[in-house]
Amino acid sequence: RETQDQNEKLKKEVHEYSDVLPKEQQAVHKGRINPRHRVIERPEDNEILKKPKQTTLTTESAYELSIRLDLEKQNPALGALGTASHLTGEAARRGDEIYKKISLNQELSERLSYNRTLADSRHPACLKQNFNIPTLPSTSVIVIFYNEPYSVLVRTVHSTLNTCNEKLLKEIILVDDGSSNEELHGKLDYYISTRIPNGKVKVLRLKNRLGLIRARLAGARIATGDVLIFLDAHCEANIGWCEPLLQRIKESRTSVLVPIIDVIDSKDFQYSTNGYKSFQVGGFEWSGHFDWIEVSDREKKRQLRECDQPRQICPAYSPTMAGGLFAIDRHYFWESGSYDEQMDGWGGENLEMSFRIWQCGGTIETIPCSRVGHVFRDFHPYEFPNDRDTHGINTARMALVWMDDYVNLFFLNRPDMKFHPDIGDMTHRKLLRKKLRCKSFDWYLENIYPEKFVPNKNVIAYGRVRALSKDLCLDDLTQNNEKPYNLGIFWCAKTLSKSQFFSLTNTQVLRNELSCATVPHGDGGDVRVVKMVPCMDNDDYNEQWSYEEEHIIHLNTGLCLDHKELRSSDEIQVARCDSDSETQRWIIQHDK
Ligand code: LR7
Ligand code: MN
Repeated sequence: RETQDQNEKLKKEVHEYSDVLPKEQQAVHKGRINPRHRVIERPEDNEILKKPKQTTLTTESAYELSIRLDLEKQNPALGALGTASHLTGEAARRGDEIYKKISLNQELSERLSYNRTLADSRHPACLKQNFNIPTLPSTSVIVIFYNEPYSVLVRTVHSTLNTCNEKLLKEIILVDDGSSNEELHGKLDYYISTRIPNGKVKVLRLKNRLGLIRARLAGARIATGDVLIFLDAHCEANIGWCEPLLQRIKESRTSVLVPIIDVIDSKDFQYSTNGYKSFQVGGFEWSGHFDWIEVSDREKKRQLRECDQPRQICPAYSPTMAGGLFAIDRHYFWESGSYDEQMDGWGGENLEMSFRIWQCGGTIETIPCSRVGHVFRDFHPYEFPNDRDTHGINTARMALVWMDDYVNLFFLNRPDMKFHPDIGDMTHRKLLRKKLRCKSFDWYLENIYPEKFVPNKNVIAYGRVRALSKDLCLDDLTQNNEKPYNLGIFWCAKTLSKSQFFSLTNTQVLRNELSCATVPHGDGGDVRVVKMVPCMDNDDYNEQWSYEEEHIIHLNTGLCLDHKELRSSDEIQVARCDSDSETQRWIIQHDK
């Protein structure tokens, strides 16, 4: 009864809101009223090629010839078991050249077998697991691509066919997000119909590039397997990776699962692992970027409590996921809000899904017995639609819907996004959040990611650390990615910015998001630099500072922060404390 009322109310609200939306968004809205939150179908965008396109005899023989030449070029011994390979002479030169353009050695990829083997990178305990195959859910593997190198994409397909149990793999759906690369059209269709004629591999062509979020949605809409597994188009899956994912979803329908992502080198195609003893899970930065973090001690204890396998192969709760490789129950994918369809291009959807799943009652877990390699590239080989920062824009959409007041910490890092005109309307996502009765971001931080440092929580003071006698502020001189680094000083910025944002915590640690202020031992003297080093999760191991009568004192050495004789962009120092010194007086402020 109560839910009925609520649903009625919600429907009304959707109606009210949809009137104030721009016309093109109203259509999207109507699709959202549907209880399953299915997005509207847009058949005109899609064209499923179950059979190869009608081709003339001449193009067919041209494809045939080209494919034969491709296969002749391959050397089965090269890169076998995931080892590194190196080209020589003219081929090496061509490899370097293409590498500069697309951050991937396509020349080498073309010489590796599509069916190359990988060394089994799993923990030995994984081999003892038994699965009752007929009872496991089936899967549709969805691979989206935009102008990926043909050989790399084809290897992703073969690798999936070779490693995912035939009875469980219902289909592989390749979604072409409007690629212009010729090889990815007729030749790819021809290859599939002649070399993989089992009917399992389908190609969905989008007429225009819709961006990776909408491309995944398009693939998901036509998928028929019980479970959706998404992969990037440059992956190689390791032995036995499908079963543990499907088994876990069978046990826990609302768990979204990530394999361990191994690294395939974009230059020499070496498949490398970090060993099987430990792996990282997903975190985030307040700037809205994904990062890798260690599994916390808290989580290790939970694993021991709740899992009866050796801990290293137990599912590990992950606060976020990288986004490209994951498994999710198909119905749950739609029920939980699939994706924000108004996200364009690339980026942001991974944190959106991560926060949403956790806040709305699901879990995100790394499944250690499932391992898949991914080619990590140094830069994007493609341009972005209209040159926009889609990562920033999408992340702003995400933050405005899911992060409550913490959205301010995002905007502090991304002031350029605060009033960005392309952020658009999020009403339907906010309604989704209401409808699913999702928990707050506060709840998420407290329960799912308590290790995450919140710059304005449990602190004595936060904001900029400003010298009293001069307009100088502590500043990490934007070196916050090179660790450790010396802390600097700079003219105070007009509006508080990330590089001048510091916190003095209740546990007396002076820090920014990732790094903690220390004074190195060794150089003994009374004037020393301040080094920023990665903070420890447990504050017992971070160095302490006190703030008394405007002096900031390093407790171990008893030295005081001092900007005597320093100029803008110098490195800040600590010196013997002097209560009369003007250059040792500081204020920590966040208001003005
Ligand atoms: O417009 C586009 N249309 C597409 O179909 C742009 C890209 N794509 C395809 C592309 O061909 C590829 O198959 O989308 C896939 C992902 O693009 P990548 O490989 O350029 O992305 P990435 O690996 O650099 O980025 C990670 O973050 C993205 C955020 O939007 C996506 O979630 C990616 O899937 C994700 N990749 C991974 O999680 C793999 C592990 C990397 C890490 C960390
Ligand atoms: Mn990728």
